[in-house]
Amino acid sequence: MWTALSGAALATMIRMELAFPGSPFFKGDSTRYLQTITAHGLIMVFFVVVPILFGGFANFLIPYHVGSKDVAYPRLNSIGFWIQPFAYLLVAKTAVLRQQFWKYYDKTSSYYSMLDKNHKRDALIEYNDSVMQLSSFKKFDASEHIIPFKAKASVFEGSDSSVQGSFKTFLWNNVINYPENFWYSVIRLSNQRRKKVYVTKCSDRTSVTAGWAFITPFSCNTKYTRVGSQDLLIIAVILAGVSTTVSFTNLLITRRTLAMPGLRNRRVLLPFITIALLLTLRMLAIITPVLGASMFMLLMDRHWQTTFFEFVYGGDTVLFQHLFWFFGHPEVYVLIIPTFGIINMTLPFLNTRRVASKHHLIWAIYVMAYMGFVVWGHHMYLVGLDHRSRSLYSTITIMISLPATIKVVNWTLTLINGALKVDVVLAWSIAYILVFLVGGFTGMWLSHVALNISMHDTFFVIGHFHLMLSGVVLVGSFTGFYYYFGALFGIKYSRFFAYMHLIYYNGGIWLTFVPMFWLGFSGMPRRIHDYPAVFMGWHSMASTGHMIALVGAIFFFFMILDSHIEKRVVIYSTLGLPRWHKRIQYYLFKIRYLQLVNKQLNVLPNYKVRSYLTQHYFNEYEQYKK
Ligand SMILES: [Cu+2]
Repeated sequence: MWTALSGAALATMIRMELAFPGSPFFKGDSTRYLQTITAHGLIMVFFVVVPILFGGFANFLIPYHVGSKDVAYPRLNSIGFWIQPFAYLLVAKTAVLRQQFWKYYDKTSSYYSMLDKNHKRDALIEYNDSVMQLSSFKKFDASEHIIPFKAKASVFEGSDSSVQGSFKTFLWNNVINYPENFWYSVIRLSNQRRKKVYVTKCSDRTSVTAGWAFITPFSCNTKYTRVGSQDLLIIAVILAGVSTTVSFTNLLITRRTLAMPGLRNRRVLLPFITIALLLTLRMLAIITPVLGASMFMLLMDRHWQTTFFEFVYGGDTVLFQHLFWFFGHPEVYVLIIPTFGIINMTLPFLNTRRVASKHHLIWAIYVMAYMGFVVWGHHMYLVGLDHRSRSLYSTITIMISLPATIKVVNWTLTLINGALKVDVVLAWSIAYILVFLVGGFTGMWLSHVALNISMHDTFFVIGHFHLMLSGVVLVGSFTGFYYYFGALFGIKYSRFFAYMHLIYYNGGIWLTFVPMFWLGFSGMPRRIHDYPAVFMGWHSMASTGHMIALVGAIFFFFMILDSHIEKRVVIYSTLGLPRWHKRIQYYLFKIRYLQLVNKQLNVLPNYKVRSYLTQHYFNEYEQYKK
């Protein structure tokens, strides 16, 4: 939740900067703008959406739906969870770092004055006169006998500033009397300086120019992104990858080892959300190592003189983008497919009807998952791919619209043939379908090579993927949250605030991201903190929309607060299967089938099966008890 708030705060900073041309928000500092958008992207993708879907829904639902009490390794789960905050802190540190200008420290010239013995002696004689006030001391040659430790400017008033400094580094009359010690002192001083520079400030003007996608060559060479922020970001992403790996391993092992006997996808019906989550966990198992490997390659290029991405030494700069987007494109499907599962659950529940052709819906997400692995090139049309590859990527990407269309058509059929129970969750589901339609269509446009060339790196892209992420993924997550609210907290959600949340959040995101399509048409580029006055209308509209969406987010917190104040007890759990499962024929068939399966497997009676059946089929009107 803190990560979500900080990500939203960064978004607010971006929208305030872009609210009107010449905005004083970042004081015209494009580096701080880049810093902000980079941290916003990384935080939202790795530390908001992933924890909501996999930390929240998956850990909560998968063990329950496969018939287990908990995940296979709860402690491992805890480790995976606690890695996240550390990784998040690294990114957050990069986001809030002030752009420190190190004072240009000319190492040679600053020692010249130390070598000027006459100057020092004068200063010390003045020191004796003014402080000691004893005439006998004046006979001393001060420069030989006095070591001015903890020298202060007030004491050495009027003297040269180079005598200021700590005792450790300024044994300066040794330096003067024994010139061979000079470099010894210099090394100590410069070591101390270096510590200061790299540890306490660790940022400079070029800190995060590589953006959230770690674009090479900026990210792979310390010449472009100095040691500091970029390394923190890389390490943060590696840690997030470790956390994800721990998490998906645990959940997949849970499904494999702790599932009830006879559980098969699509035979004994798993809820759609669980099917979708398990599919995305398998996808994560394929893509996360690629991300980790590419991040390690970046680190090695930066610090250990490898040349994976160095064109000059025979590396391939574009290789990194291939690796990153081989992770990146399936990653967005990893985020979106669980929300398909959620909508497949909520629509039949609220329409008192089976979902239209459930097997098509399941195969649609599988096909999208498989095809999602071979379309990454549509992020790279302008890096110099030959046109045959681009056509291929374009064609396959457009082919993905087929399963997407199947989903939308089936949802529509479910809607129009059902007996609607108009409720918060249904309204959210319909909002989800609308935003998925527009986000998907604009994605089709972008996947077209010719259109993409003109709209590459414009706000059209921003509008598209924000409609998919803060639109589709977050609206889907909110839908699931309301759907499972009773099961999570045992109380009803506050309907008034839920509707206010719906209206303001959805109105806000539409108003924010639709103007971006027009901005993109007109040629407003991404990652630029200022723009000519002609773009002001659409940009101001987008900033207004963002504020409205923020109001929606505030209503979300009011909703949780109000629900917990009112504490209206929920009468039955929405964790149960949809209502059409109550048909006795279906249950008899299911029970017979499970009995047969267990007989075949020669598994012990079936206390697991029995408890599963009791919970799911015969207990539907009672509150779910742990
Ligand atoms: Cu993509």
